[in-house]
Amino acid sequence: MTYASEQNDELPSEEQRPPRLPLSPAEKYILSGVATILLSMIVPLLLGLQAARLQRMAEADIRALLRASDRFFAEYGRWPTARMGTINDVRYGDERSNAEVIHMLRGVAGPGNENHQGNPHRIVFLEVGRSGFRRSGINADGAFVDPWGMQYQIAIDTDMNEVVTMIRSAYPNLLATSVAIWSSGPDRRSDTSQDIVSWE
Ligand SMILES: [Ca+2]
Repeated sequence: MTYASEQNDELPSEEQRPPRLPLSPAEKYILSGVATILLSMIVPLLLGLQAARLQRMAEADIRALLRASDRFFAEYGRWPTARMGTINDVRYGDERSNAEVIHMLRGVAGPGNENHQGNPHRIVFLEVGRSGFRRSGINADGAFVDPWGMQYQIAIDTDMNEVVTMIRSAYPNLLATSVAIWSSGPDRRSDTSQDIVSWE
């Protein structure tokens, strides 16, 4: 058995060690090459972890929105929109801000929920923080944006034919569904393979 103190005794003392020499150009070249290789391995790994984290964030938001919409319906017998009974379904998040829906779900007075008319009991069905860089949340306009800064898309069966018609979208109409929600994903464009959708 060897004790640490004995090992230390065998090491050369400070005076006996050879002076530290500066790195030669060849050594510097090799070191910088090693650093480059390490970075090229670590950076994609970190970016991949970040991408997965943002994906999970968007999926959780979509689940929370669906849950909040269902609870809203259970309370009021209608979906969280001031546009029920229209001749077509309504989509929020592109031409029309999703703030109209979000104000109602959050129990906050504002466009879509003026003077709490849409949610008169002022129930908080959805609790969301402020949005930020790579953080989903409520932006300055009261809209709910995904981790990439784009509004969540919310299509509601406002014409009440038990089909969500996906307005201005290539997605098929959804039978026996009343609310469809999706994120445009990292490419920030709807109707691409990067979309994160509530119905799959
Ligand atoms: Ca419909």
